[in-house]
Amino acid sequence: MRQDKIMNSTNPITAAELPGTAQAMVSVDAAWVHDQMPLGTDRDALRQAVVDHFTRTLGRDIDYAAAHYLYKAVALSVRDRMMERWLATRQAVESSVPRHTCYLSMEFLMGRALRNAVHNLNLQDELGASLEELGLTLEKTEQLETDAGLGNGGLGRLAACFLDSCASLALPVTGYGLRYRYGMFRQSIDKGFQVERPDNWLSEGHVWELERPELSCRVHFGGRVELIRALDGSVIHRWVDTDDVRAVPFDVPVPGYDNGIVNTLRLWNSTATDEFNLSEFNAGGYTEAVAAKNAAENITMVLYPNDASENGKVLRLRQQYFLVSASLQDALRIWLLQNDDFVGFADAHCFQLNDTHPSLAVPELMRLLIDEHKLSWDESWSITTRVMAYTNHTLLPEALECWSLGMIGALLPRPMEIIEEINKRFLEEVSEAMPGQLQQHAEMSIISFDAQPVVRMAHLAIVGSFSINGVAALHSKLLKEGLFANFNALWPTRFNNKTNGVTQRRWLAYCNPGMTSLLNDTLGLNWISHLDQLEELIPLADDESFQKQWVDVKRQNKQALSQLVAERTGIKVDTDMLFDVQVKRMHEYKRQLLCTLHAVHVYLDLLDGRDHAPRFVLIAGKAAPGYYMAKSIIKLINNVADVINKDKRTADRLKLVFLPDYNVSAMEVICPAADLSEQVSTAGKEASGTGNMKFMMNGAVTIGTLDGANVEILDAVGSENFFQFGLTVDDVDAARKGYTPSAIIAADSRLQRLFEAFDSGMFDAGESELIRHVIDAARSPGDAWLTVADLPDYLDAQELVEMSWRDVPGWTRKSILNTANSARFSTDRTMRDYNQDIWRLQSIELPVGG
Ligand code: 26Q
Repeated sequence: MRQDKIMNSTNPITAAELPGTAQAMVSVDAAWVHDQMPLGTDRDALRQAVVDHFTRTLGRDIDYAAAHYLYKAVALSVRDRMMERWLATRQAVESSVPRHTCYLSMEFLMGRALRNAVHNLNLQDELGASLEELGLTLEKTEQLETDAGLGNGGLGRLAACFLDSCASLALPVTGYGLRYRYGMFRQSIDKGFQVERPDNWLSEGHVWELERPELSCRVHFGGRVELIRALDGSVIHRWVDTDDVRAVPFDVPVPGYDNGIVNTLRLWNSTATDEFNLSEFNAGGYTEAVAAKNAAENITMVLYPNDASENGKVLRLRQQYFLVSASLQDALRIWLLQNDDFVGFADAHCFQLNDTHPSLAVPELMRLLIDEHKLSWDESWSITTRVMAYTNHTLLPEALECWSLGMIGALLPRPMEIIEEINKRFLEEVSEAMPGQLQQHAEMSIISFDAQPVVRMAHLAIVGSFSINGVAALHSKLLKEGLFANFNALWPTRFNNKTNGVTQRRWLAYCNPGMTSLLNDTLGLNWISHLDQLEELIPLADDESFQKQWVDVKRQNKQALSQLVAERTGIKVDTDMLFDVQVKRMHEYKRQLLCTLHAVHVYLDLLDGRDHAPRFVLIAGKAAPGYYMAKSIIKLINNVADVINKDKRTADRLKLVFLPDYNVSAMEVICPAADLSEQVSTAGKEASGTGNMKFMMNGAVTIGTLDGANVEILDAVGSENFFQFGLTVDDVDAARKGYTPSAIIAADSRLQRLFEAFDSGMFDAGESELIRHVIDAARSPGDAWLTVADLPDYLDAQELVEMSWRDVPGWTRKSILNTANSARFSTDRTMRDYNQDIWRLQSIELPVGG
C-alpha cells in the first residue's frame, strides 16, 4: 500500500532517479528498525563514540587531527543520540497527530547546532567530562562549527527560534526551506569599506543533515498550457513542455528541550532530472544538457542577501516557486500515505507563510488539487483558504513584493492562470461587498491595474489565507489601519497580532552560562521551560549580594566580548566602560547614523574638556551588497572610529568599533555583554525587532523609540527601566510636512558643532564626497528617516543614560528588572499564541519508552 502510494504520487520520480530505494522498500521487514538498544549517554559511552567516529567513520589519525574532524566526531556522536527520537517523532507526526503545521520560509538562520543539541539533550556534563578525558574542551569544540547562515536577519532567525520552541513544546511543526549552497555572505572590512565574500558553509560537509533522495519530487517551470476537453465535457488545463527540476530534501533535526521530541527542518536542494539530460543527449546536445543541469542546480545556489525585496530577479522567483511546490507536494504525498481523498485534509493542515516570499503556495495548492488530484475549483479553494495563514514582517512600502505579470506568465504559465482566476473571483466578491467603491477595488486587486501590471504578493497571500498577522502590537495595528485597511474592512476577523519572541534556550541559557548558573542557584532548574519564573528576581533587584553576583557575571561576559573585539579589530576595550551596542542589518531606517552622531558628540565634548562616563560603542551589521547608502554608512562609522580610537586624549573615555561579520554566533557573545541596547528606528518602520528582546533578556537596558516591540518592552519593564526618546508614529507623519533639518540644527549648539565637525573634513579620510553624501542626506528636508528631528531628544536621553550608569546599584537594578520582565518575549509564548489562535495543534505524544 505504502509503496503503491509513493509510486502513484503526484509527480512520480522514476526508479532510476532513486538509486537503490525503490527496490529496498519492497522487501524490508520494518520490525528490526525499531529493535535497537538506546545508546549510552554516560561519559565512557560518549568518549568511546567520539573515538569511534574519529577513527572509523572519519578514518582519521589523532596525529593528524585537524580540529574540524574532532568537531565532526563529537557532532556525529551527539547526532546518533537523536536519531531514534527523530524517527519516533516523525512517525508520530506523519501517522497519529490529527493536525500539523508546515512553516514555509525562504530563510532559516539556524547558526550553530552542536551546543544547542548537547544542551537540549542534556548531555553537557557527561560529554564535557568525556572530552576533557581526551584533552579537549566542549566549548572550544563547539566553536569549530560553521554557522548555518541561511537567512538575512530578523525574519530568518525568527523562523529558527520558532522551530526550537515548537520542538520544546512538542508541537507538530515542520520547517520547510531551501538548502542554499551559499548562505549569507561573509563580511570583511577593507579600508573601512564592506567587502563581501561567499559563504561556502558546506565545504567541509554538514553533519546535521540527512539527504532523503527517496522523497524527491519534481517542480515544473516554463512550457505552456494546453486546453483539452475531457470525456465529461469539462475543460482540462494541462501544463506541458515544461523544464523540470528535481527537488531533493535534506532533513535537519530540531531537538526539543529535554522532552525527547525531535522535529524536522526539511531543506530542498535543486538538481537536474535525469531524463531532462537524456532528451538532450539523444539530440546530440551534450553541452546543452550540461548547461541545463547547471540551470537546474542554480536554483538553490545562493541566498539573496537583501532584507528588503529585490524586485524583478527571475532566479528569486524560481526559488520561491521551487520551495512552495516541493513543500506542498511533500505534504500531499504524506497525506496520501494514509488517505484516499482530500476529505479532512484542511482540518489536518496549516501552512504558515513567513512573509510573502512563499505566497505562491496559494495558486500552487490550487494547481495541485485541481490539475493533479482532479478536485473542483470550489473544493480546492475551500481547502486552500482553510489552510493558509500569512505573517507580514514589514510596513515599508518599498519592501512589498510585486512581480510582473509577464515574468510570472513566462516562468509559471499555469500558476499565472490560476492567479488570474483567483483575482477575477475576488474582484467579483469585492464588488458585491463594497459596491461602487471603484478606487478600493483597484487598490485591493491582486493584479494591479497598471499599464505594466504586477502581481501584489501580499494581496495574493491575504486573499488566500484565513489568518493574517503582524509581528508586534503596534505593527499589527498599523497594518489594519494603514497598509491593509481595505482588507481589514472586508475581513476584520482574519487580522491578528502575534508579537515576536526569541528562544530563551539559545539566547539566554546557552549563550550566557554565567547568568544561567546564577539563575539556577537563585530560582532552581525549572526557569528554562517556565520563563515566567524570572519574575521571582524582582524582589532581588535591590539585594546587595545578588547585585554583586549580577555585576560579576556581566563583567565576565564583557571580558569575552572584549576578546572577540580585540581578535577581529585589534582594538582593546576596558570592561568598566558602558557597553553601548547596536547590532542589526544596516538600514537607513534603523539609524545606525544616530548612534554614530552621538559618539561624535561625546568625542567633541571630551575634546572641549567636558567629562563623560567611559563608553564603548559597538556597531555591527551587514549591508545588502547593492544598498549604496547602507554601505556608505559603514564607511562613515569606520572613519569616525579611526579618528576616535587613535586619539590618546580620549582613549580612556571613548571607543567606537564596527565589528565585522556580524552573525548568530557573534550575537551569542555580544548580547550577554551589553549594558545598553540601541533600538532607535524611525517610529513606524521597524515591524518588531528581536535583537531588542535578546538584549533585554540578558539584562541590557534599552534606549529606544516607540517602534515595533520596543513599545511592549517598555510596557513590560516600566519607564524607569527604559530610556525612551523620539517622535511617535503620529509625530512622524506630522513632522514630515514642512520638515526643515537646518532649522533644528541652527537651534541646537550641540548639533551645530556636530555638523561643523563633519563639514571641516575631520572624518573624511580621503572620502569627502561619500561622507558629505551621507551627512547631506540627513540634513535634507526630504530625509524620510527624520534623523535630525530625533537627534536632540536622543542626545538628552543619552545624558540620562550616563547619569543612571554612574549610579551602579541603580543601574544594576534596571538591568535585573529587564531580565526579570522578559518572559513574555520568549518564543514559547509566541508559539502558544500562534497555536491557540491559528494552528490549533495537539502536542505530540511519543510512544511510551520512546
Ligand atoms: C524579498 C524578495 C527578494 C529578495 C529578498 C527579499 C527579502 C528577504 C528577506 C525581503 C525581506 C527579508 C527579511 C525581512 C526581515 O527580516 N524583516 C524583519 O523581520 C523581523 C521578524 O519579524 C522583524 O523583527 C523586523 O522588524 C523585520 O524588519
